[in-house]
Formats: sequence, C-alpha cells, structure tokens
Amino acid sequence: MLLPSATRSVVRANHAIIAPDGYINSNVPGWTGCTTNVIINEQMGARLAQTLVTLTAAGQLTGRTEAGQIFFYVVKGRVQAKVGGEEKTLETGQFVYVPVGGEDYKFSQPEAGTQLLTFHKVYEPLAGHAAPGVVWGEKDDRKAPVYMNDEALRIQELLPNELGFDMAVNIFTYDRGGSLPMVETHIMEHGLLYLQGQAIYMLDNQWYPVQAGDSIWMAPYCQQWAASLGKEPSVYIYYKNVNRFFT
Ligand code: UGY
Ligand code: MN
Repeated sequence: MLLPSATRSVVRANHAIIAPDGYINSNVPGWTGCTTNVIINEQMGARLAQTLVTLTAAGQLTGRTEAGQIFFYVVKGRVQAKVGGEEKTLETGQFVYVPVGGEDYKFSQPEAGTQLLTFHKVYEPLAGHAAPGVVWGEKDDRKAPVYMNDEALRIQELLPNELGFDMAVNIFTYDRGGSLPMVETHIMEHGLLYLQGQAIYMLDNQWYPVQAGDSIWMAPYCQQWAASLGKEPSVYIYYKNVNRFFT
C-alpha cells in the first residue's frame, strides 16, 4: 500500500498518468447524485476532456451539447439513456455518442455504483461531409480485427470510420505477452482508460506500470509504447482526434 504522500499519478507537459488515488470531485451543472472526476481537460494543455462519473441510485445526468460532442461509455453497471428521442438501457460495455448542435441527453435510474466514462471534443466541421448523428453501440471482441498482423493485439473501432467524424474511440486488447510493434510517434492526441489487466507504458522515454482504473493523457508527438503484464489480457479504451490536420 502506498503512503498517503505517494502516488503513481504524474502530470508532465506532454503526458499524464492519473491513478484513482488522487481523485477530487468536480461539480458539473446538470450532473447530480454522482461524483465526477475530470481526468483530462484543457487546463493540462489537452484538446479533449475525459471524465469518470460514478452514480448513486439517485444519480442523473442531463444536458445539451453545443460546440462539443460527447461520447458516453458504461465502464460498469446499468443506466437508462435518452438521446435523440430514443431511450435505451445501457449496460457495461455499451455506449452512446451525442453529436454537437443542441442534442439533449439524459441518463437516469442507474444501478448504484454505475460508472460512465466520457470523452468530449469541440467538433470541427468538414465542408462536403455531414456532421455525425447519434451513435449507439457496444464493445464486441468479434468486431476487433488483429492490429498490424500481430495475433496478440486487437483493436475495435467504436465509431464509424467516416470523414464526418473528427474523433475516434477504440478498444485496444493486448493478450498476455502482447506489445506495440513499434514506438508510436504521431500528431494525434490520446485520452485513455484501462478497463482490464496490467501493463507497462512508455511515454516520452519514461516507464510507468499501469492497471485497470488508470487513465493516461498523451499529447501530440508524445512517444508511446506499451506491453501487457500479468496473467490476463490488458484492455484500454482510448480517444484519438482524426481526419482534421490542416486548416
Ligand atoms: O491508434 C493509436 O494511435 C494507438 N495504437 N495508440 C496507442 O494505443 N497508444
Ligand atoms: Mn497512438
């Protein structure tokens, strides 16, 4: 057990590891009966926001998008979700993407302890391409193709791979012994939450042990590499900005 004066969390200019031990709650207008931890946002230098919301049985999230789109993913539990005139029960591994432009959303009647992960990004339109609509879906390993010909790695893209979208959210599974085939050096930014297992992450030449519940921010060009550790697969869900690199 760590001393209260120690933490695995680090915040650097181009990356951060945020472990749950340092969470302090934020009050988000319209989000009640819950604790909200803002894990990544522009105060860090990021261009996305990432939160983790833990709901009591009385918890409710209501709001309306303006310039920012929001991706909601159920990390655990169950909740009623109403978006775009449709109402569905969302359970562990299911999600809804709420587009920009005055889309109302409401999450209510959760099982106590339900956790929602959110990714937020200001939407950048692209001439000639329709802005996205509401998307519902779920984690499904059968829809996760092998990554870079390495049988130990699989990535499922949760949002449609279309130019109207300027963000992607993917689930990356590393089987035991799996590791990234190269050190990635790229313009895209990431926000990430580990859903399962343990791993070692290299960020800008620093090495970090990480596990389920930990979040990571990687700024553009933060060099990155990861390997699964332990006896079960390691799995993370991550955000990536896509399709808009020149003005
Ligand atoms: O899509 C990606 O850039 C991904 N392979 N990066 C990562 O998992 N750190
Ligand atoms: Mn990457």
